[in-house]
Amino acid sequence: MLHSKVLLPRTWSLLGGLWLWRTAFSPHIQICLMQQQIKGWQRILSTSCANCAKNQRLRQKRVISEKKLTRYFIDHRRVSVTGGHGGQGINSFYSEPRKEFGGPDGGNGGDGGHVILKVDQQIKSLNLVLPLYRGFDGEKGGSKNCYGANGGYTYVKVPVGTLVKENGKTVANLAQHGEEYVAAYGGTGGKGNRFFLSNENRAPVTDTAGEPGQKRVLDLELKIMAHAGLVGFPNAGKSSLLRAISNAKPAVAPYPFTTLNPHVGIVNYQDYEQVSVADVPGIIRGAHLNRGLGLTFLRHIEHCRFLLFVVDLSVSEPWIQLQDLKYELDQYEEGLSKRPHVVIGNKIDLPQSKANLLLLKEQVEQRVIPLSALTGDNLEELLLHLKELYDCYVNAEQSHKQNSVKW
Ligand SMILES: Nc1nc2c(ncn2[C@@H]2O[C@H](COP(=O)(O)OP(=O)(O)OP(=O)(O)O)[C@@H](O)[C@H]2O)c(=O)[nH]1
Ligand SMILES: [Mg+2]
Repeated sequence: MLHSKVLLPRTWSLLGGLWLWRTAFSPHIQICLMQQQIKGWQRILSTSCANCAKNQRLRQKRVISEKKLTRYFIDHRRVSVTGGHGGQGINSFYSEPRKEFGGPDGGNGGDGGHVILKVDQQIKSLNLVLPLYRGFDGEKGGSKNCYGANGGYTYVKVPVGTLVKENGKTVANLAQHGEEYVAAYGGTGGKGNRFFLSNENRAPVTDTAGEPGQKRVLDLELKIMAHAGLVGFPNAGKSSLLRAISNAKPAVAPYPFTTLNPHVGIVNYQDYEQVSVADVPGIIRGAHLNRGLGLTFLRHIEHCRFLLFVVDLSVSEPWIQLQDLKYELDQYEEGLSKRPHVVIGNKIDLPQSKANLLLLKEQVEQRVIPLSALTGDNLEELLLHLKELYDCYVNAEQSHKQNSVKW
């Protein structure tokens, strides 16, 4: 029973209305109407939930530390794949009243299921790929010549542009949506004793076990992680910049190595083009020798088509940062720093940055875009230049008769 104070005045009026209808309509119609009325009460009585939802909407999104961020971009995965085991063949003889020796009727086992990598253009990162996959086993055969069912295929969805490597050698380049690659074949099913029936042997008692599935360790690697990569020293403001130009929410804090995993944000343009930008953890001197967060992060940069070098204009001699960054990239892979790029001078809002910007422009031949990721000053210039770099990339791919990666 509901307490009378719990019900609102409107609810009471509805109850009164129901009492009047009871006398006017037949029992069946009354029941239908009652049900509708009860739904109505629920709506009235659940106004507190609506208020909760309203308050939740007003609440601000918290800045979560990097260690608590569960969503980040993964462009490399080592995965162990094993095909399903073939089903056991069966040893059986047919027998029924008046047909006592009906002959061998043991069926074959089913084949084990394959593990298949399948390209899905909806998937962008390898974070859904698990470290271990095992195909379904085939079922064992049955009497009366029944074959065991084959194990179903196990599909692993991977993004477009996934390279499959085994012992360092590329074994597959999955470049088209829907393309499939059998990573591990399932084992063939065993034979039942019916299989061994011959003129020489009318009552075979042999049956064989199913074969084990193929076992492989594969490295899945994305050829392109993002169109643009933000390259800079720790604390240069890469994550702040990605937050400013896209919807991505990497952690930002005033200490080095805040970003521990790469994050990818999408910049949307009015012509519906989308440019992806990757925030890569900070690089320090000696990164090519695996110092700091090391070589893994240089590999992320290798998977970007053009680079955005972010330098902190508030430190003295910012061009030294730029030289160090280029040196580290070239030590990792010759010519990596020569990819199409632009230099971004961040933190222009700080007082010492203006003077440093002039010095940087004197030292550096390339274009320097001064901006502030914090206040949003001059972000438009970066966004326009980003689109130019993207258009150049698309044209270059078209001239090589290759499809550019769309996000
Ligand atoms: N004044 C000012 N501060 C900025 C600007 N951009 C970033 N910062 C600050 O610089 C600090 C580091 O910023 P992050 O975006 O975390 O730097 P990061 O390059 O991602 O650093 P790591 O993840 O450690 O590599 C934060 O305290 C930011 O608030 C800017 O344009 N102006
Ligand atoms: Mg960061």
